Amino acid sequence: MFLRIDHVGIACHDLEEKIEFYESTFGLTVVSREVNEEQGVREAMLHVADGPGGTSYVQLIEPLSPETAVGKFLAKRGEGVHHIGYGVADVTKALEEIGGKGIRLVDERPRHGSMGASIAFLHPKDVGGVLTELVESPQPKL
Ligand code: MC0
Repeated sequence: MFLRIDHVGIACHDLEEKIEFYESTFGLTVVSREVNEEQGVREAMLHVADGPGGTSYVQLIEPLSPETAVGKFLAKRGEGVHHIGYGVADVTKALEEIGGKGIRLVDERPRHGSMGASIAFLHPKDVGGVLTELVESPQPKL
């Protein structure tokens, strides 16, 4: 079902400071920056590697306010890994299949994600404490 690890989402207080850290420490490059009002984040995607299943990124996410999902996460747990995003060929199909196994879906239908992707989240309580995201890229590299 999974084509690749699309991205690791990392929650931070200061996006610009974290971008600078990832650039200077690991030599990563920012390939996209967006504000996603629906998700309550300002985010940047940094290219990590291209593989047979597509491209992998680090996604740095800063909350737009303390009441957002990432704002609450930061207040409770502090900075760190917030979610894992897996690449899938068809997010609607994947949701059907995973939902059919009794896993709680945060999103019943796909939403708008980074770089034009269709995304959906699975509830962390049903995935061993890991907030899990399904990502269908606009043109998946297969
Ligand atoms: C919350 N919990 C998590 C978690 N966030 N556990 C693991 N990883 C996370 N990231 C746990 C809390 O610790 C708590 O457990 C329980 O889930 C309920 O959390 P809450 O803080 O009371 O908040 P809720 O229930 O209102 O919401 C939790 C939920 C929410 C996962 C449903 O955060 C959500 O809808 N997330 C999906 C959307 C999202 O995260 N968007 C931002 C990234 P305890 O044991 O303490 O009760 S957007 C993004 O990344 C886009 C732009 C993209 O990739 O393209």
